Parts: sequence; C-alpha cells; structure tokens
Amino acid sequence: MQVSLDEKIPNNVNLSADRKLQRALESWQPSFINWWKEMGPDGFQEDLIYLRTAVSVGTDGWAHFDYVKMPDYRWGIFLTPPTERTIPFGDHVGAPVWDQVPGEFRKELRRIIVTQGDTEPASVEQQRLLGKTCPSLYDLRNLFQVNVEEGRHLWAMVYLLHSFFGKDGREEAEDMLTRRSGNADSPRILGAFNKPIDDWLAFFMFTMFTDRDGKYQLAALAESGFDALARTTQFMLTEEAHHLFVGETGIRRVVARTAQLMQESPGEDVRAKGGIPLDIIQKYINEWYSASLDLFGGEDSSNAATYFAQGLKGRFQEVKRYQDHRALEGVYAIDKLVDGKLVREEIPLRRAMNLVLRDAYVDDCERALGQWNQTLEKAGVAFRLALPSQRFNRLQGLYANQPFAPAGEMLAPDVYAAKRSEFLPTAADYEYVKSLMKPVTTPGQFAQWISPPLRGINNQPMDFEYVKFTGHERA
Ligand code: BYC
Repeated sequence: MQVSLDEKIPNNVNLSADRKLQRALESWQPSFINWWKEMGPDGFQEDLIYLRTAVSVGTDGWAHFDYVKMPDYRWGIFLTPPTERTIPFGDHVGAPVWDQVPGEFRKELRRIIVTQGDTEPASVEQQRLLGKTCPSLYDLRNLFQVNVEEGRHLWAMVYLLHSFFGKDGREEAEDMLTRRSGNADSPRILGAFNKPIDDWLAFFMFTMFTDRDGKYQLAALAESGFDALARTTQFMLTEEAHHLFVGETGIRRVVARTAQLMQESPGEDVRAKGGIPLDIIQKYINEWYSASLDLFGGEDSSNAATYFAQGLKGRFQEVKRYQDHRALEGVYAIDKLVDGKLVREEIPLRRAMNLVLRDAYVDDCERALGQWNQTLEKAGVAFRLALPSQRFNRLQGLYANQPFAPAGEMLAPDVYAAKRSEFLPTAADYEYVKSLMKPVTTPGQFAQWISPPLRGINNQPMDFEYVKFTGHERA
C-alpha cells in the first residue's frame, strides 16, 4: 500500500480517500501537539535529534535516519500490508478476519484499544525530565527515539478509535490527552504507568521490563481476528524492538561498569568510585519486574478467557507456536492462596491466558538476566542477579498485597516490613542513584556509572553528535 508522506498526517491507509476520518484526525492533531509540548520531553524541543522515522513499512523503508526537531517528527499511521488471513484462534477460528468491529465485541475491543493506547502517552509523561540528566548524547537520543515512537503508538490506537468507534472513539481519543501519569484525580489506567521514573536506572528498567510487557501484549493483539488491530500492532512491534534493546543493553552497561569498578578495587564499595552497587540494581529489578508482571492482569481471568474466545487477543505467536487454537481442552495449574496457604488448583486453559502470555515474557526476561550474569562472570564477580518470584510485591491477581519474599516464601507481615529495605529500593538508594545523575553531553563521553555501548546507532562512530543543541547551550 502506498505511503503518503507529504500529507498532514503521513499514512499508508489512504486517509485522503476518507474525508470525514481525515478531518477528525486532523482536528485531533493540534491537541496532540499541544500535549506533546506540555507533557513531552522538558527542554530539547528546539534541538536537532538524530532520529529514525518510518518512510515506508517495507524492510528498508521504516528506518530512515535524519536530524529532526521533535515537534516536527512525522507522527503517522502505518499498518503492515493486508494479507489473506482467517481468524487464528478462539470460537470463530478459520472464519474470515473482520474488517469492521463486530457489534457484539465492540465493548471489549474498545476497552483493549483504550487500555493499550493509554500506556503510550503515559510513558512519555513519566520520562519527561530525564533528558536533563542524560549519561551521554547516545542515551539522550535513544530516550527521545523511544518518546517519539510512543507518541506514534498513541496515533496508531487513536486511528483505530476514530475509524471504528464513531463518537465514542473520538471521546476516548480526547481522554487520552487529558489523563496524566501519576495524577491523583485523573491517573493513567494501569499501575506501572503511574510510577515515577526519576533516574536513568529506572528508565532502563522500564524499557527492559515494562516495554517488554508491551511487546507481548502487542504480539497477542497482532494475532487478533480484528484485522486493523492486528496489522497496526504488528507494525508497532518493529519499533518496539529498539525500546527493548535500549533497556536490556542499558542495564547490561550499568552492570558492566559496576563489575569493572569491582575488579579494579576489590573489596571496596563501588560508591566510592561513583558506580551503582549490584544490590541496588537487584532491588530495582525486583521493583520493575513485579510492577510489570501486574500488567498482564490476573492469573485467573475471565476477561482473558472472553478475549480469547472472541478471537480478539491470542497467545504469543499463536499461529506459529500452537496446534490447538480453540484451547477448550487444556488446564493450567496455579497456586491459589487459601487461608494463608498455597493450594495447587487446575483452571481451564482459557482462563489462564494472561499467565500463558506472561510465561513467554518471563522466559525472555530470564534470557536477559543470563546475559547480565555472564557479564558478571567474565569480570570474576561472584554476585548473580535474579528475577524475584512471581508472587513478590504484586498489586494485581492472586498474590496481590501479600507479604511474599523475592524467593517466593510467605513471610509474617512484620518480618516482611522489617526486610523490605533488602527487597526494594529505599529512599537512600534512590537518593544515591539520583546523586549520580549528572548530564554528560560531550560527544563520545559517558557518565562514570555506565559503560559505553558496543557500537553507535545506525553504525555511527562513538563520538557522533546524536543531538545538536540549537535552543540552548550544552548542559
Ligand atoms: N493496573 O481480568 P483481570 C505497553 C484491572 S504495555 C490496574 O485480571 P485482564 C507499553 C482490570 O482492568 C502493554 N488495573 O485482567 C509499555 C480489571 O478491571 P475491572 C499495554 C489492572 O482484564 C511501555 C481487573 O483489574 N497493553 O504497551 O485480563 C511503554 C481484573 O482484571 C491491572 C495492554 O494493556 C493493572 N496492572 O487483563 C509504552 C493490552 N491489571 O474489569 C507502552 C490491552 C488488571 O474489574 N489490555 N487490572 O474493572 C489487556 O489486555 C488487559 O486489560 C490487561 C488486564 C492485560 C491489562
């Protein structure tokens, strides 16, 4: 399908053929830009950022690099090209995919799209102050790349709302720009998107663990029987991969730097050299991993069973990985909490779909942990990082608000309270990490608490000027 880049809203959905839709989206556009200016990255809006923009959805067209001022970024609507598809799973498996929203599933689809859409501007809001403390120009540019693409992902969901949900959809699109991350009166919908991200270690944790939930949720929607949702989320996944790279390699670089400092001065506290101690890194992992598990919803979920039955939300790589796409037969064993004890119980597979999706996510997280631990091993450091138990620090699902330790055992509430500072970052830990957050904006230089990356973006040299400051002096 032709990509129209010179229109007000770049798109490959032939927007100009649908005047009404085009007008509706064009009238939402100024609200979006206003929101971006108010809630997007603070400062830096006049600077030239070396960004990737989608100029087509083909393999070589979607990653075009150039210097752009963020407000001039070409936020557009891109869907992967249509293919011959049938509904891949659920009660309607094998029937032709839907080009329109089936009336009987309208409520569920609207809810899924709104929930997904709401996370995108939320993350931009959470990260808006980070630019001021960037550890390098390379990292600053990556932050902004993530931010503009989350903005585009909001466009993707707003396109669906405007195209398929009439007046309700237009109202939902307006609401996307009025809720605010962390606001007591009008918060974002899901828990993790109201948490502050005040330092770069938290940013890397967020892009590692929370964006990775995004990958799995988007992949589940990319299997959808509602074709426009499937094709929209499929294209979003191509952009999402870079966000995950930023998180995973960001943490690896912090771990590598700490390991290097430990090697150089054995037995000494790395704080003396301005590094981040491994136990603080572990506590940040505990915090962000558990908050991200919450984003999968409850372990035993009738909502998830309904979405699967209706053909709206599948499993990770539903078509590729599974044979039985009805999932009416299987069961899933879960440990329910009954009178303070864990009791194993089997639930119908469909009700466990959040958990099935989450299992694929957990495997992926374990793989990354393995990489970071390899970095430690190579440096001769004995400490190993670990993912906490799925029961630890949960606010959703079967184990919500229960005093489980990171190793998974239940503690007496007072023991948990006494040990909390060993499990999760303390005010002093945040304070220390914050004290390291001093901007480094000389090309090729990096803050002392993080190693340089292995290579530059788009194969640029390490001292490439990823951000050209025009509106103000270098920090
Ligand atoms: N916070 O049946 P249950 C991303 C609510 S991230 C607050 O267990 P369900 C990104 C739930 O709404 C991916 N509330 O859960 C990353 C329900 O409320 P009601 C975003 C929560 O519905 C980084 C009740 O608890 N994608 O893209 O099966 C940067 C019981 O719900 C939470 C999506 O969200 C929570 N964590 O599953 C940028 C995909 N969890 O009905 C972007 C679309 C549950 O009692 N969303 N609740 O009022 C969904 O598929 C589902 O809504 C969820 C929840 C998986 C989120």
